[in-house]
Order: sequence, then structure tokens, then C-alpha cells
Amino acid sequence: MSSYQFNKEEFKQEVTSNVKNLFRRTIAEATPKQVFQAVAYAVKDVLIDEWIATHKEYEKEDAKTLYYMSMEFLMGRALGNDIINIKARDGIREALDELGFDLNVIEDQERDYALGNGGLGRLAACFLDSLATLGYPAYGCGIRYKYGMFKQEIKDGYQIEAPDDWLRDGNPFEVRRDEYAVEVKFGGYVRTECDQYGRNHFIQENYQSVRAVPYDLPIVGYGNNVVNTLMIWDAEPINTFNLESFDKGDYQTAVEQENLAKNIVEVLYPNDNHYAGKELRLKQQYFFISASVQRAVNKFKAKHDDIHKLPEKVVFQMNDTHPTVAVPELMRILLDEEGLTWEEAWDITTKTCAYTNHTIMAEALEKWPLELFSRLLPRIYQIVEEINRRFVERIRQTYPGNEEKVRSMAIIYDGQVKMAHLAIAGSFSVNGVAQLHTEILKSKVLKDFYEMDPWKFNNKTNGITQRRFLLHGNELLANWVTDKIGDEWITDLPHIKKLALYADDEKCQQEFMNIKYQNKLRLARYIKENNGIDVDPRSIFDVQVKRLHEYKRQLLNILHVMYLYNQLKDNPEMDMVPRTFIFGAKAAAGYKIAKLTIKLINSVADVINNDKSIKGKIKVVFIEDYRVSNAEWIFAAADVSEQISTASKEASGTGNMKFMLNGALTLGTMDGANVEIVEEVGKEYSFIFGMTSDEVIAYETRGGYNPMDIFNNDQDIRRVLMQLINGYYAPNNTELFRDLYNSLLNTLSTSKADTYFNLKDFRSYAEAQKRVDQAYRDEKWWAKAAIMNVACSGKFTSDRTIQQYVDEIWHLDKVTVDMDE
Ligand code: F58
Repeated sequence: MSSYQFNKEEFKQEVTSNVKNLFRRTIAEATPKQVFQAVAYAVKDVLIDEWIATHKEYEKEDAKTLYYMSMEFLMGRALGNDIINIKARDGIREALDELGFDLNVIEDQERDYALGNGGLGRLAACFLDSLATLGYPAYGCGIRYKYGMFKQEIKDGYQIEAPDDWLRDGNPFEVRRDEYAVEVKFGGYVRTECDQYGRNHFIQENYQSVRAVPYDLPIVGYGNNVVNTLMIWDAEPINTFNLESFDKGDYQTAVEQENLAKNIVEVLYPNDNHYAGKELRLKQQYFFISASVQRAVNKFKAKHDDIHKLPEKVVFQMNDTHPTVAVPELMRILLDEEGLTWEEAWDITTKTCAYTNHTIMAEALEKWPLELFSRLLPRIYQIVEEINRRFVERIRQTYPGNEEKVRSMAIIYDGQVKMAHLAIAGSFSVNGVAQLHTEILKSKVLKDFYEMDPWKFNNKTNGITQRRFLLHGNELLANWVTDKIGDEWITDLPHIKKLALYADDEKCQQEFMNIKYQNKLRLARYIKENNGIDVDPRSIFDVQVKRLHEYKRQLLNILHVMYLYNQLKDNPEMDMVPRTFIFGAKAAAGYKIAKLTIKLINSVADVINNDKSIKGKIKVVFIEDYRVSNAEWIFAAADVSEQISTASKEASGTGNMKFMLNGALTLGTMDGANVEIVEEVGKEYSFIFGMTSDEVIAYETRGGYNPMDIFNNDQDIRRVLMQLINGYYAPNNTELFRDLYNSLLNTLSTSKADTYFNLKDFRSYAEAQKRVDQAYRDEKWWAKAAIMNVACSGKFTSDRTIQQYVDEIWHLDKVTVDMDE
């Protein structure tokens, strides 16, 4: 297969002429930002031919196509990744050098595409990378939010949210596809008309609608000429200022439609693992799903006459329940527009839709009030009612006389539409995202559904793309690995196992530790520039970066830092390896306890970092605005990966895998994919602590535990807790951290105290931390353990995950794209 041949002189010329045409400047006068734009357009020029060729090939092969439907795609930056995948990074770096620019600086001009919150959105982005690299026909379907995830600023230790106007300078990579615009209808009512054959027709009237316009973004496969598409939908008013309505006195409707269009795509909801139940959110869901399903069906019909064959050519994967209206929307199209019977339509729908679950936490499960759902989506609601009626009938047939089953499984119950139940009923596949998580789904959370349809349930352990998180994020280590074992790992990560041969080799250990040191220096410079804090690159970099949530237990981490600091204060000569505790996390804007935790981390940092008496043995750093682009540097620099969620709560985790790939050792609970990480690398090269998920669940069924027992009996813990309310870290406001104290020790109600078992796991955590300190002193052992982590990370590539989805759920065929034809 011939692939793109980079031509340096042509590239330089194109960049120079882009600068001229876009900005009326010579290359010598151009700012780095302008050069970024010029380079991006030059790269797009290369991609576009492959993009066209890829879709020609899909057409020719009439390939079955995946539509990966997701409210979120947390893409990060495109340029650096794309030039790696077209194998032009070195060439472009040289070209830019010769033009007087540094590639790193140019890459740094691009804004992150922050169209996602956290793990779920980033998973979708990794999946797109793997789909393109493996050569599978796939679209990502999402929303072109005007404002992505907010930018986080830390002022006086508090999180401040600033809007992320990511499209301000335009996006050079996107292509607006006006020709594929479709209409999406909301509200109004449904009129039923009976035709001469006695068939009912359902006509939505008096509705408001918007025009959905897709923007395509290229998703570049690694070295294979494949360019797939992420299509994100923008909303526009159907007719901008409709004079006709104006004349009819329908001014109000015209204004409302204009506002609807503006509001729908305005902003990404910044909640992680929490469901907010906002009307606008349901509008967003139906908006992008209706548009995507219409587009998929139209595309199918352009080539095929028999709609019954849809499942042979199309599969919809629903990333959590947010896209679940795809089930009734596809039913609507098949019933109302294609004229199929219910049975035919249901058969097609349930062979086309599949659902991935990402959480067992009750507060994250979507339930829409009937009033809202039926008002906003009247025809869709009728269909959901009928789905529910038939589903309940089936439950009653399967379990005669057992109304408890109806209560727990019905789609409509208690005045609510339960989206997970709808997703399961409408799908041929339901998967969890790590072994432990899937087992908990089958045995607890979705037990009844599993018992009725066990064949639907399966596990797909998450993965990450090594192309972004090693090849791009950690060039030094990537080159070292390639040097040792060749470059097959780039597209076949299990090959990295060969590194194990070098784990005992002292020279290799030194090389490895030296690379880690270089990466720590790079991060230390970033921290100095952004936080003004000096950190010692020889200290242990102990990192917890992820969304801020109580179940992820950043609080446990900082409580332990407080405890360690107390020990040092009591005994300044205490023998410990200097440690830098690094945090990075955004809290949902309305999540008070989470925001207060950020404040606590920063307050503790202020006290400890400025206390000369401890001789810099502990430093605490909160990295502002944690996002994909700075994450790549952080993973590269980490020694210790904090994965300390309350067992059973973290469905999988994916940060854990990125750290492992970069040679950090996991300090974690037996939760989510940590279990499988430990299975691969061995307990001896990880630091495992805490209650098991069975223990946690057992306590929960008994209504929790009483943290007061611990408070009363453990002096060290009591001292730390008292420091939350005696002004130790907030001299001017002793009440500042009262809510955190209460969340751990609510004396009024034990059932609400320490629901995430921070105190219960504290001792075991502190003891594991001690083991980290001891282990780090043996540099050879540490180097070996770190290399073993890299070597054993093969399972956690998203290439493996995607191949399993393809083999067991999607059944797609690989396509090859040859640029010679
Ligand atoms: C995450 N979920 C899981 N949800 O928490 C994590 O364990 C898993 O590794 C990851 O999915 C990928 O499977 C998650 O990120 C969200 O952010 C939702 C956003 C929309 C509102 C509800 C939460």
C-alpha cells in the first residue's frame, strides 16, 4: 500500500502561501498562531485526498458502517496527532525549523477540542482513533457545542469557570456539509389520521423545528490512508427571520425557533457522573440523535431498496444512555416514514442498536419526567409508551404474578421514562467497560434484565490509544521503546511485552529513569510557569488527575498529605523520600463539596509549600485547567498513579491505563480496570490497598458504617479531621471546611456519613503509601517495576477494545485504501 510521501519544499511553500493568503503577511512576520493556522490548512490539504479516497472505498465496498453516537468527544488537539498518523511529524518539524519556527510551539497554539467531560468523552475519542487505524468504516456522531468544557482558573485557591470559546479563531480542520442538513422537530401535538385502508398516520403539528447542519472533522488512521469522519451537528433556525410568519402574526414562533436553534448547541453540560435532568439537555439529545439517525437512514436508502436490510449495513452504538432516543427515533422513521408494521420496525431497530453502560451510580442514571418528555417529544413519547406496553407484557408472561419485576424493569414507571431500561429493551447488546463492572451489572444493578436476556450482556474492557498517549505525549520514551524492540507496538501494543527482556538490565534501567527524569523536568517547568511553584524533579511525582468527584476520593489523598505533614512537623528528621503530590481536576460548576475539595487542596498546598522547616520534603501542586493537552505531559512525568476510588464505583477508569503505559506504578484499589492492570503486571509491581467491591457493597446493604468509631479510636485521623475545623488551613475562617468535615462525620445521621469510605480505607492507604516510599529507595527495583508496567500494558490499547467490539457486536469488515488507484 503506498502512502503519503512528505515533500518538505512543497510543504514550506504551502505554509508560506497560506500565511500570505490568510493574513496578508510574510512568513517572517507571522505570529505562531498564524503559522499554526497555515500549517493546519497545509495538513488538511494532504488529508483531504485520503478522506475522499476513504469514502469512495466505503461506497465501492458497500461496507457496513458504525455510527458511534455520543454526546461527548473529548478530542484534545488535532494537529500533532494528525501529523503523526500521516507519518510526517519529522518532516514537518524540519520544515518548520527551516522557516524559523518550533513545532512544539506551533502545536501549542491549537486549542483543545474540549467537547467532553472526562472518561466517557475521551474513550469516544480513543475509539475513533483506533477505528481509523484498524480501517473500519465508522462515523462519530455528536454535537458541535459552541462552548466546550469550561476553562478552569484558580483564584485564591478557588475554581473559577471561564467560557471555552474554542471556535473563536475558526477551526481549520472542519468542513461544513450544508448539503446534508436535516430538520428536527420539537413539541406541538400529534394528529392521527386514518387512511382508506384503515391504517393510522401520525402527523406532528404546531411544532417548533431547527435545521441541523453537520460539520465533518477528519479522523486520521495511522499510516494507512484511512480518514474517517467525526460529524458534529450545529443548529440553525429553519428560516432566519421568517417573513411569512411575521406577516401571519406568528412573530412569536419565529423568535422562539431562532432562540431554540441558538440555545440547543450553546454549551456542554459540565457534569461528570451526575444526571441533572434539564429540559435543554433532552433537547440536545434528541437534536443530535434525530439528525444522525436521519442521515444514516438516508445514506442507506441512497444505495438500498429494502429497508429491512438496514441491520446488515448499519449499526448504532449508544455511548451511555444519553443517545437512547435513537431507539424510538429509528422506530418513528420506520413506522411513520417507511410505513412498516410495529413488528417489522422493532425487529430492525433491535438488530441495529447497542448500548454501553459506564456507571452503576444511581445518581448518574437518566430518568425523564413524563410531563417533560411527552411535551417535548410527543410522537417519540407515544412510541416509548408502546415499547413499554409490550415490554411489560413480556415481563408478565415471563414472570406470571410477579409485579415486583414490573416495578424494577418497566421503562415507564413512577411518572418517569427510565432511559437505561429503554436502552436495554431496544438493544441487541449491552456492555460494561471492565470485567468487574460488567459482573456488577449482571449480578446487581441490572440483574433482572440479565436474567431475562443473558445473551445481550457482554464486557468490553476499555482501552486507550498509544498513538496519542505515548507516541505523541512522550516522544522520548516512545523512541526508546522503538529503539529496543522496533516500532510494531505503534499499531500492535501487545508487542511491547518484549520490553520485559530489558527490565533487569541496569543500563536500560538507567536510560529509562533518565527519560522519566527529563519528562519530570518538562513538567516541573510547566508547573513553574503556570503555578509559580518550584518542584524538585528528583522527588517522587505522585499524581492524581481526573474529574473531581467524591467517589474518586481526592479527599482521601489530601487527608493523607495532611497526615504526613503532621508526622513531619512532629519529627522534622523523619526519613522520607521527597514527594510532590500533584493534583489536576475540574469540578462540575454546581458541585459544592467538589469545589471545596479543590480549595482544601490549594490551602494545604499554601501552608506546606511555604513551610521551610520541612525542607521541601513535601510539595503539593494543583495544576490548573487539567485537559487532554497537558494530560499528555503529566502522564509522561508520573512515578505514581493514584487510582483510589471506592471499590465498585469506578466503572473502569482509563487514566490508570495512560499512566501505566508511561511507566507509572499504580497505587490503587481493586476497582474498575485496576483489577485487570494488576492481573497483567502483577501485584508485586503495584501498590494495592483498601476494601474490595464485595466488602463495600456488603456495607452498603447494611446501610453504611459508623466513621465515628474510627474518629474516636485513631488519634492521627482525629487530628487531621480536627484540622479541617480549627483553622489550621484557614486561619481566617475556621468554618471554611466544615462541610467536608461533616461529609465524613455527619453526627446527625450515620447513613450519610463518609459514604465513600475515606476513613475506613485511610490506614490501609497510608500503609500503601509507606510501601511506595520504601520501594522508591531501591532505584533498580523501581526502574524494573516501571519498565514492567510499560511492558505489560499491551492489553489496554483501544485497538484491542475496538477489535472486540467489531468481532462480537458490530461485525464490520476492514477496508484498505490505496492512494495509487
Ligand atoms: C466514565 N463515565 C466512568 N461519564 O466513570 C469511568 O469509570 C470510565 O472509564 C469511563 O466512563 C469510560 O468508560 C463518565 O465519564 C460522564 O462523564 C457522563 C457525562 C454526561 C453526564 C453523566 C456522566
